[in-house]
Amino acid sequence: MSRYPDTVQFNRLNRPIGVEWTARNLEVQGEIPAEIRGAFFRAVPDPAHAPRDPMDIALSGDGMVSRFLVENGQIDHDIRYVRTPRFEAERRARRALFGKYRNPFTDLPEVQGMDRAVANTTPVWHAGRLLMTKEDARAYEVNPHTLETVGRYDFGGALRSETMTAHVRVDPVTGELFSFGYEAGGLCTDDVAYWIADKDGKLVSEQWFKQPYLSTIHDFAITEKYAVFPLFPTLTDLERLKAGGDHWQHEPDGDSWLGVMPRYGKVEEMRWFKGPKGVSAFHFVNAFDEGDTVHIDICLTSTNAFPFMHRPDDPFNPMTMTGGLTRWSVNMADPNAELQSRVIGPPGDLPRLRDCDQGRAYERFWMPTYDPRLGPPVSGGPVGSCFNALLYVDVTTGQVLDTMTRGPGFAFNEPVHVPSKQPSHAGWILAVIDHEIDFEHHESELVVLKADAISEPPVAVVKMPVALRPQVHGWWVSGEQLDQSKQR
Ligand code: V55
Ligand code: FE
Repeated sequence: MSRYPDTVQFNRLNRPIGVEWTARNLEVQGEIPAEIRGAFFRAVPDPAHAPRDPMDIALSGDGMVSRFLVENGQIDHDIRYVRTPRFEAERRARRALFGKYRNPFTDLPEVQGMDRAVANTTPVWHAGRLLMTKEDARAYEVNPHTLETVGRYDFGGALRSETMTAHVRVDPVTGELFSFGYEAGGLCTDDVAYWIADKDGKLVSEQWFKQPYLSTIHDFAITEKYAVFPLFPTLTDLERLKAGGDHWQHEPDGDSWLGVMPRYGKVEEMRWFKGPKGVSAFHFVNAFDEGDTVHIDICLTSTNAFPFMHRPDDPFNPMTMTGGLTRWSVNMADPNAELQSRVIGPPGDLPRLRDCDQGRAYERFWMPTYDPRLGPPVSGGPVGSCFNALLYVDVTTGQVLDTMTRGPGFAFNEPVHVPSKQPSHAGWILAVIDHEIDFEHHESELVVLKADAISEPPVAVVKMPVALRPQVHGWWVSGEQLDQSKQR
């Protein structure tokens, strides 16, 4: 019997593993192209202790940083816990001390006021630093070479925001980091901090604005001219938290909003546009300018896709949820502009773009999806239900150009794109695929695919000697970037 609750958040694919391990020269079936050199970092939540709340969720799991290091066709893997104060305190106590997801009122007295960060969402790379992020707290810096935790990161003491998103945007031309934090002034505050760090990682601006309600702002986007903040009516409430309730509840009749401001401008220039009611999204593929019009491409669903973010009187129903890649557009030259919304592509989430397309007009991207024709989804991952296919999508036509599937029992994690050194080559896709053998056993493999031919057999498959827990997000860091960070 597992000491963890027998719920989808802790059983089957989500069974905690908690093993820190290192493997060198993993066996490669096929051949890893010689030009692929660098590190694929992944954020993997893995609760080190059985939760005090039997209804706890995967989003609360202690963050592990997983790293595939690739060079000369050879591959190593390492996975380590991020040494947050929370992880260290619970490790000393040999049990959970913190309570529910994002509800500090449920924590034991001995950890009241301690940083609740679990650093489990995205390994962000900027200016030679690796930051393990979680949107309710500041990031934790991890040494990318040793995977040792350096400590809580505040941009050299410059950052005021108490939180940092897991979804930053890096401009491919200027190298600047665009970032934000919501509940920036503390739990259940409506403050949002928006900041820019230059290519060397120096914080050059931080401004705060108020959001129209207390929503979860998971992602944002930039264009060459604008910073773009879509908001959805999944809200928090301090009184509910004090009563021991959940952080998030989706409001099916609530408005969505799009905030747009010049990316180098003042937050006072933010314009808010009303969007459709009741919809939800966590991830945006990209945003870009077309003349004076700003477009943002959203993995939109008709309701919040996390079953535990619903009101008791409006329970999650996967049968009635719809979704699709949706483009929101506003003409910033029109003082009376209204938001235009249209579906331009298939449903799915965890989209991945070429880094060089960030904030620019783009054509193609990769995205996991769930295809019901392949059978019921594997239970697991943060949502509780996994993707079973990977799509290569053309946003100019809405066409799915190619699809990779592995059949029933396989679960797809978010991929990364690795550019090729040859300009005409589409590059490579790396992704971890988890396989459920039976409810008690699973195995994981890393696949290397040709980015524009993902349905072809992988050019390389690396079977993991130890199963991996489902990841949240990942980040590819090139060998050159790693080398430069050694000299820092
Ligand atoms: C998400 C993930 C989180 C979280 C809130 O992808 C939202 C959505 C892994 O943590 O805390
Ligand atoms: Fe995310």
